[in-house]
Amino acid sequence: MRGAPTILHLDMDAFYASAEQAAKPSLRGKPVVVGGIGPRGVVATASYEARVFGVRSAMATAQARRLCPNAAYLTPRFTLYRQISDVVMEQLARLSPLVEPLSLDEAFVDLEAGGVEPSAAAVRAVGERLRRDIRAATGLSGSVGLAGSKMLAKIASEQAKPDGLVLIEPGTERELLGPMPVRVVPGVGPATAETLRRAGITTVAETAEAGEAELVRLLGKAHGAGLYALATGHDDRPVVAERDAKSVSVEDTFEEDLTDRTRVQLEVARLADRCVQRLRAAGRSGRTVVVKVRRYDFSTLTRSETLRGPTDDPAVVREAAARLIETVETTAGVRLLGVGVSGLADYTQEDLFAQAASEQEGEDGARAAEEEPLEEAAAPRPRRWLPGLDVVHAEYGAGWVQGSGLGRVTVRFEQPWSEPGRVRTFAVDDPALAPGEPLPLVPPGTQVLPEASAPSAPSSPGGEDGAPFAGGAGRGSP
Ligand code: DCP
Ligand code: MG
Repeated sequence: MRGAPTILHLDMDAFYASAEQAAKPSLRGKPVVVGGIGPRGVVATASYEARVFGVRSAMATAQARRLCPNAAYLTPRFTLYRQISDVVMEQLARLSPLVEPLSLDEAFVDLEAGGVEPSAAAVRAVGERLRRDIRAATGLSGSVGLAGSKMLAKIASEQAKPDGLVLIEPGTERELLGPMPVRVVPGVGPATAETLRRAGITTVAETAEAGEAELVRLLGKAHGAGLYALATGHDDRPVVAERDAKSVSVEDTFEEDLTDRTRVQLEVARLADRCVQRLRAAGRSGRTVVVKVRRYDFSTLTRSETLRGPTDDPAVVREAAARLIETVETTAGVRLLGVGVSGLADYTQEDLFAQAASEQEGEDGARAAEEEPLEEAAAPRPRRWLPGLDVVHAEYGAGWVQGSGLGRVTVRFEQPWSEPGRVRTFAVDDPALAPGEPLPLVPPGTQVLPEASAPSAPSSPGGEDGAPFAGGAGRGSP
C-alpha cells in the first residue's frame, strides 16, 4: 500500500460493443451484443443500452436474445479490437515503463515509475488527460481508477464506470472497502464467496474481523492468508511489465461445478483465447501451454505441454489446451479452470503450416496476410456473411453485414465517420460484394497510430503538451 494513489487501472467501457458502435453510426445509442451468434454462442459483451435488459458477458446468446430481442447481434472482429488495443496500450506506455496489460482492454500502470509527482492532484490530472487522449485516438471511452494498490485501483475503475475517473485517497481504503461484498477482493470467486457466506461472512469488513486463523481454517493456508491480507488493505503486489513476466495465465471459478465434458472443453477453449489476447496485448509469445484444474474437492493439478517454438496463435494454444484437458479426469466436477502460457519470448516463430495456408488463399489472403499473417491463416475467411463483418460493394462502397439467410444478405452502407447509412439487399453470391477490412474509427489524418513516434517522457516539446491531439481531432469530419 503506497502513501499516494500512484497505481492507475484503466478499463475500456463495454469494449467490443463500443468499438462496434464507433464503427457503425446506426448502432450508436442502441443495444448491441457482441459474441457467438450460433445456437451455442456465448455473449462476449453487451453495450450499456443492452445491459439495461439484463444482458451480460458469458451469458448464452440465446438467453440474451430472449431478454433483448431488438439488439444488434454481431460477431466479434478481433482484428479491429487488437488494433484499438495497440493504440490504447501505446498511450499507457507514454505514462510509464511499468505497464501490466491484463487483457486487450485493461491494464495497470505504475505512475510513480513514470516519474509522475506522487500527489492526488498530479495523478488525477494524468488520469483525466489519459482519458481524453484515448478518446481522441480511438473514439472510445475508458474508465480510470487511481489508488495506492492494485486491488483498490481496480475497484476504483469499476466504480468509475462508465466513462469516469475515481481516485481513492490512501488512508480511506478500509472505510471504503468495509461494506463492500467480499467478491470485490481479487481471487474471491463464487465458490469462495459461498464458503464464506455459510460461515456468516459477506462483506470485506466481516472478512477482516474473522481473522487470519479463521480464514485459513475455512479456505486453506495460502488462500486464507492471502485473503486476510487483501481484506485488511495489505496489497503490495507490484505492477509487472509483461515483458518482465515469465508467464501469462487466466482462470475462472464457476458458479456451479462443471460436470459436462463438452462444457469443460468449451471453457478451456475460451480461456485459451483470453490467454492469447493477453499474450498479444503484451506483444509476447510463449512455448509452454499449461492447463490448471481445481476439482470439486479442491484438489488442484496442472498439466503442461512444451511446443517446438514460441507461439501466439490462438488455434495452437487452444489445441494444446484441449489435448491437456483430455488427460484430466473431470467427471466428478470442476470448480476452476485455468490456461497459461509460459517460457515467454518477445517474438513469434512463424508457423510454417499457417504460412503455407495463407499462400494458398489467393489474392485476398495475401493482402490480409501482410498485416495479420497468423490470424488470417489460422482462420481462413469462409464466404459466409456473418452479421457485423465488413464488406465492400463495387458500386456502393464500404458497409457491414446486417443479416443473411435464404440466399440473401443485407448490408448497411456506412462508415465510422459517416451519417447512419442505408440498407440494401443482395444475393449471397453477388459478384459485386466482397469481404472488407475494418476501417479506422477516427477519421483518417486525425488518427494517432501506435507506431507514431511518441515522446516517452511525460512532457513533449513544442508546447502542445496539454492536448497533444486536439488539433487533429478538431478538424471537421468529411
Ligand atoms: N470478454 C469476453 N468474454 C467475457 C468477458 C469479456 O469475450 N466473459 C471480452 C469482451 C469485452 C472485453 O473482453 O468487451 C473486455 O472485458 P470487460 O470485462 O472489461 O468488459 P467490457 O469492456 O465489455 O465492459 P465494462 O465496461 O464492464 O468493462
Ligand atoms: Mg472493459
